[in-house]
Amino acid sequence: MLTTVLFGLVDIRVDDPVAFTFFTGYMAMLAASVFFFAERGSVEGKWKLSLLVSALITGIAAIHYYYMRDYYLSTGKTPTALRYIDWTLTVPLMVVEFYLLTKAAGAKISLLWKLIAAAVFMLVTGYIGEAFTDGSAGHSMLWGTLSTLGYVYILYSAWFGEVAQLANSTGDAIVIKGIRALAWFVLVGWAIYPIGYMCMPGGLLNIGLGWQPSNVDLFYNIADAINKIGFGLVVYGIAASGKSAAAVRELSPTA
Ligand SMILES: *C/C=C(C)/C=C/C=C(C)/C=C/C1=C(C)CCCC1(C)C
Repeated sequence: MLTTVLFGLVDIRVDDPVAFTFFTGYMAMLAASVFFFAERGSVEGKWKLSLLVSALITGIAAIHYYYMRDYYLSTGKTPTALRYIDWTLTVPLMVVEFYLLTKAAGAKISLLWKLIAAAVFMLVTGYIGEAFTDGSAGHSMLWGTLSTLGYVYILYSAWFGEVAQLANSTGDAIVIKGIRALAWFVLVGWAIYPIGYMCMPGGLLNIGLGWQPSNVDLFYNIADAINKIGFGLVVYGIAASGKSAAAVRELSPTA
């Protein structure tokens, strides 16, 4: 009864890991959002916007998880539309982080637009692949491959392209290390999504392994928690190391 009032829903079965990750995902995003928002006040001015963006990413995700959780529990289905609405807002905000961190090194607004275009391309093609599937391998592979092109563009930029070069040109060890950490998230953390995608009917991993369509959500929920909160923590790490440098300067003005 109390849980029904608090959470407005029925029950989570103990043998339903998907429901479990929807709940923990929601709570983790909410907590992370509050944390990043609160910490905004304690970092140097030039990092405040980056931290606000981190809070927005996890905050927007928390709201979508609230609805996705209910959708999944009441229908047992994958909340594809809600998922992609969430991503369409949060992935562009994640590439904004790349732009903000390299802006001091001269990143132009055109870089931001290129990254956003690649992200939107990746998500629109992925959405077509999932939402309009006829269950065939051909459909799944065609749209999955197209989507991967957008992903590879962002990955390349973060590791070797404009983003990486701008980061290196700052000569700032903290920024270089931070961008490299974000690039690792894009390489490893973001790679979990295509694995989830391939679990759906017609996907390469949906080949009689006994996997259900809801395995897609298991992968997506875990990946979201790792990537959205991880990205935010890296940005926070960069901002907070600026704070400790400032504290050292204050303590020893001659240093
Ligand atoms: C917070 C949400 C994030 C970081 C979402 C990232 C999503 C992706 C990197 C999705 C990539 C996909 C492919 C590379 C191919 C198959 C279709 C997608 C959309 C699952």
